[in-house]
Amino acid sequence: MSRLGMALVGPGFIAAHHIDAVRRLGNVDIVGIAGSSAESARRRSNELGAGRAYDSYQQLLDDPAVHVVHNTTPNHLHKEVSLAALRAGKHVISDKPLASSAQESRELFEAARHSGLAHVVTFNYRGHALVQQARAMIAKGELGAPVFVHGCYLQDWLTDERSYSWRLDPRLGGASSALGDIGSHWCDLAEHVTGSRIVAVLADLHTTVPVRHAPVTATKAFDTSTTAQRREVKITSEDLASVLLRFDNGARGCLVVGQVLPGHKNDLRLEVNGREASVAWRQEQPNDLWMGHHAQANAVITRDPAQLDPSARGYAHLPAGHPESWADAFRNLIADAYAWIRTGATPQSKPSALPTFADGYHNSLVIEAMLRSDASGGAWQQVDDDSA
Ligand code: SOE
Repeated sequence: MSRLGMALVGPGFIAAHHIDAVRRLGNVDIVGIAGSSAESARRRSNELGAGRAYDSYQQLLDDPAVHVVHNTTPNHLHKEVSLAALRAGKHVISDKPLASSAQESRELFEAARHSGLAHVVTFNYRGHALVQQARAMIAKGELGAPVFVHGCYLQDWLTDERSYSWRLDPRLGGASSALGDIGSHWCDLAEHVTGSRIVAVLADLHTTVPVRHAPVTATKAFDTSTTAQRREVKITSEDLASVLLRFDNGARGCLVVGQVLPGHKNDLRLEVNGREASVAWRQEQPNDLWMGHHAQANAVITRDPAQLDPSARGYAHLPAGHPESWADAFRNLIADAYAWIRTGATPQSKPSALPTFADGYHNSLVIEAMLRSDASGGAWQQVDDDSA
């Protein structure tokens, strides 16, 4: 299989980055796009130079030139589209969260696990070289036993009550908003870097902006226009969350998530404190990894391929001093996905940094435990993961 064909369903904000990442691989054909209508597919396909515009996603799935489906639809369509793609024998790369609920994620995981097809969730922050460096150092015991895992994922694009997203509508985004959209990334990253799993959570969720004046027409994430005609919308899902965590290796954790916090654009931070040393990584400065010591000087590891652990080196493409960032990490994840497909998509051939539907299902269970904890008035909730 020298050339593969990909097509994308759901041409919103993130679609351009999927197409761009695939284009950078050089050996995958961009076959086409399906959207909510033939017209939206045509418009986006012209904008992105993305091949054929399908009338529907079913028509896309019938096309034998398509081997891989990228599912970037809103959350409520993830299950329907990913399931149909797997049934049509296509490899699937799904946007996160895997589905609108843990039950739906479970159905997808069950359908994918024995399919012989690749099933990937875009927890793309795993694709940063220094994230892989931190993971390798922890796995080799260079920090000693991890005791505290903490950080945040803060944004401000929903601060203005006139900003709106389908993510805030439980029928489209699922029961959780900020946690599902970005808390999901942090939890996956913390687990991936530490090699341990979140087993219990205690969450306090809040809706800071309970009424929004939403544009009548659809908007994309990070849209700042304030001119459209408006309608009043009551918001029930969280835009702010504080969560305590327990990990299966005994480590404690703490996470803050918010999308209404002025000044924070895409501020994902993760710090792991071990008994011997600490590491901290920040998404907005991804070329530096802070190392903290108790009885020697602290240090900063820069993204210099020559200095990285062999397992992390493949995620750095430019020499030191030439920063790599969000789009490069996204490309790394997509490259791993296609490498998996080309090696038969077997459990053994999966690149170890690549997140699958098993990770997506587990992640949905973590987020649902947070919702349960808040609904219970602040009781600890176990994450009952039956995916093993
Ligand atoms: C919007 O909050 C968003 O685009 C998320 O949906 C992405 O997953 C995150 O990477 C950036 O912010």
